[in-house]
Amino acid sequence: MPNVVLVTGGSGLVGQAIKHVIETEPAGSPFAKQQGETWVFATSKDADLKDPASTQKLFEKYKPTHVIHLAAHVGGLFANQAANLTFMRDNILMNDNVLHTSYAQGVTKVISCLSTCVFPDKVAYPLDESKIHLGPPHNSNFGYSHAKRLVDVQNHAYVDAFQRNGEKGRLFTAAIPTNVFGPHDNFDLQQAHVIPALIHKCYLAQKDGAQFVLRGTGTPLRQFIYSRDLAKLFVWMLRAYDSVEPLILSVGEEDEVPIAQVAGGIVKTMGFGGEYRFDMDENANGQFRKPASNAKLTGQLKAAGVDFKFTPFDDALSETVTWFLQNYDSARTGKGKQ
Ligand code: NAP
Ligand code: GFB
Repeated sequence: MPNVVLVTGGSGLVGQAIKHVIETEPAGSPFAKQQGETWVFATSKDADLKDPASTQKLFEKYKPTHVIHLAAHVGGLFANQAANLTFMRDNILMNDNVLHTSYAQGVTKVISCLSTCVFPDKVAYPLDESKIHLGPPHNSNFGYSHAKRLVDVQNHAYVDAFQRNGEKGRLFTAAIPTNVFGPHDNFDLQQAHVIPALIHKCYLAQKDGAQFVLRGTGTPLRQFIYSRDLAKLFVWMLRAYDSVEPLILSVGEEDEVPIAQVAGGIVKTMGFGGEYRFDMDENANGQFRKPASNAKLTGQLKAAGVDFKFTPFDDALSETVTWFLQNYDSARTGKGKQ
């Protein structure tokens, strides 16, 4: 049983969702905190994970037995496009420091977080866990995608070393979520993924009586997972997942939605009465689609008898909008930069 679980990126969208689940799931739930466990949610104030000495100090302080590695340089399509080099370097450094410090300090299990953008752009759909390395990722985020994809190679190398060293019971593996949204997201318009960007833009348009203008044509398709659903799946993986091969954490292929439909959902949820339109710039569309299969995930949950249901998209959107409106002053909105 885990003793000390260190969550890197503990202040972020996914880290805060795991904290919520750990603090609110009732005893007996497969996602509840277990007796004797200590959970540590680390932020960049606790350690700069780009720096090996700072990373080592963090690990020496908390002596984690288990690590959920979420910390990353994260951003939406436009942030990635503008800074592929920085996204690549920051993430390579953080991942190498966290994995190698975990290795040196005897951490039993590490689950790192990848993203469905690691998959090749041109490959037969749906994406599944066997297809990560079959071709280059989409050009818009090649820096971030290659850094994240490398984690899968690193995990295999560490597991190979564990086997050679006769270190039974140690495992480094990875989760591959699709686009995530929820409370504590990054709503800074320069950095945000599509859902927090649209919520924030819609809010500003409403406040200023201005037009709500979206990027692209609205036709690209995406799958979205609610952060609190993803959090439960991370807790389940920590307890039960026992393979170095990564696991896609996503809603089903049938839940792929056009961006235009997401926009309509946000307009409705926020009660926006003004005009909204897409700028129709095809260059702003990014990858057209990246549908991922969750068959491996659902198969494993079913086999283990775990009762898990995805939150309906509209409910999750409504909870996210409510959180944004209630926390506007403290949320990451890039105030002063718009
Ligand atoms: P986020 O909200 O932007 O949070 C990023 C976290 O990383 C924050 O806690 C941040 O700490 C920490 N961090 C950044 N640089 C750091 C550094 N140099 N040293 C230490 N900590 C640092 O990100 P998220 O959306 O929760 O993403 C979590 C994970 O999910 C990431 O691995 C991301 O790649 C993956 N993912 C995200 C999405 C998505 O749609 N958001 C989709 C697929 C996969 P501070 O708050 O102190 O800065
Ligand atoms: O979430 P997002 O930024 O990133 O979504 P990706 C981009 C899609 O939303 C494109 C449309 O089709 C955009 O045209 N969109 C419309 C907007 N209006 C806006 C807007 O105001 N802001 C944004 N951001 N999008 C990211 C990757 O890809 O997905 C990351 O770049 C990561 O590396 C993440 O993997 C999960 O889904 O295209």
